[in-house]
Amino acid sequence: MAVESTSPQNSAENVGKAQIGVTGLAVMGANLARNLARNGYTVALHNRTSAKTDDLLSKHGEEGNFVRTETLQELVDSLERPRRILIMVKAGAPVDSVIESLIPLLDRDDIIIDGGNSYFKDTIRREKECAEHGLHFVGVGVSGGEEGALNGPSIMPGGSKQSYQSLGPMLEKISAKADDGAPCCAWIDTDGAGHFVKMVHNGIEYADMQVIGEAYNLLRSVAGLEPQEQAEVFKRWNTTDLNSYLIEITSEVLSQVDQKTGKPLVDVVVDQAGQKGTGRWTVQSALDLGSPVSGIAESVFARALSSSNPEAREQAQEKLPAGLIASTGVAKGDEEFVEDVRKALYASKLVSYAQGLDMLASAGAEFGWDLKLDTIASLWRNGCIIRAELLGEIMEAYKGDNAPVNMLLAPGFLETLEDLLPSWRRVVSKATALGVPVPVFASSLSYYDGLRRDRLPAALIQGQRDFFGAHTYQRVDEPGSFHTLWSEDRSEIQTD
Ligand code: NBP
Repeated sequence: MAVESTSPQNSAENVGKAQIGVTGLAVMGANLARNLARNGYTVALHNRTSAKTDDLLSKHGEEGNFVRTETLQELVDSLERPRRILIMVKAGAPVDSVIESLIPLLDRDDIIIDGGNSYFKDTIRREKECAEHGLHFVGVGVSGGEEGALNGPSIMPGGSKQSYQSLGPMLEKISAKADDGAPCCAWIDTDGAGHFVKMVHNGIEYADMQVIGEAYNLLRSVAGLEPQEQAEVFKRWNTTDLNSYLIEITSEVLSQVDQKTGKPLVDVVVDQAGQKGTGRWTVQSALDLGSPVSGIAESVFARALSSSNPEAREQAQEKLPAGLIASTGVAKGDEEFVEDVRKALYASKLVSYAQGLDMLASAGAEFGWDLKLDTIASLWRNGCIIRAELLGEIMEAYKGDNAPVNMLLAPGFLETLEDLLPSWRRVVSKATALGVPVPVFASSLSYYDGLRRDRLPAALIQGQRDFFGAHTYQRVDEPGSFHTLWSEDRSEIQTD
């Protein structure tokens, strides 16, 4: 392990010091540390249990310049100033514990970076606490899993603009690059903005995965396509406008044969989806913001339905009546149906992205962040789990002064939707008639129809609210708030 300085922070005291420290060397931290070292930075390493540090050094110590440290004090002492320390420990209490231990060891203007999946409100709180000690705290969303961390993740940094001047070049260098060569990393906005955007990324990811799951289920249950056959369908779909990392890996997973039984792997995996919480946070935050992310919410609930009460699922299979209004699917591999499913999948995916971006716009207004949706879409073009050809189109749609008020209203998407709609409606009808669950296909279509409807039943709801709670309503023909005297003579009064 050579220690060399290529310090941009050119002072004598920095000679021979590491440019960044990483504490928390499980899979993500280790791979980010290696990525930094491979990109020419000298990286100081620390892990609560030193064995992980030694393991990394023994396996990958030759990849670049690393400095081994055993204690946080050693880590701090090994760094050039102002120091940059990347925390990659388990999200939640461990992050607070590491910050608490670091604060007394650091000096004014040092930067603590949290690259884990932290809840954005924790990041806002931590930034305030660190600022009280003259420290910068930067919450950074990192997406791309372990492979991305090593070879180039999508990076969504929050924190102060000042800290980005010091950190930005480093993060941009280790990030993924889009096809046009642009780094998939840019300053999002202050405090928790980076973690918020990463959270919404994960919410979209949940929906993206669920709509693929719904397509798989329809191709299997309605069109009789076996996993191996579907692997080919998904491979083909990956050459269409659905082109994306998730479609690509779906084909890989479906082609996998279980080595123990010879069955398709997907048939021996228990059908209960797990979750680590970022999808749930997205929905909880959307509820607080009043943001209609119905597709994302359904995808979180679909995972919960699969796993929360196995006994209820078991009994329901036997006891709940099906009430089907169609008894047969389509002919095996029916090409028209397969194409309908592809289009329904793409339409539902568009809605999930539209909902996620709409939520970001609401959050920007609520938290005072200037979230640039074209920039955010550009960061997701590579390195992250939702990377997809579509992101380039979304980026273009939000560029310049004519950003749509909802992504679906961008001219390019209007044309696409025109083409997708008949298929989407056919698939949702067919699935419903045959009793195949399509929570995100269906709720996305309802969202779409709700958005385009000239009159919504919300008017009736306002009437009901006024009836039982005097909540008042607005009229279509006069400004102001009104209340009907329901329990008196039912005349109307103006309340303001
Ligand atoms: P984990 O989330 O599994 O955390 C393990 C690390 O946390 C180990 O280094 C462990 O040290 C350390 N740690 C714990 Br646990 N409690 C600690 C404490 N009280 N004080 C100090 N260190 C503590 O690691 P990961 O999967 O690499 O993920 C790191 C972060 O990145 C998480 O926030 C995760 O959500 C996020 N993330 C993960 C992925 C992914 O694909 N895995 C993708 C994107 C983001 P030890 O070795 O001494 O036990």
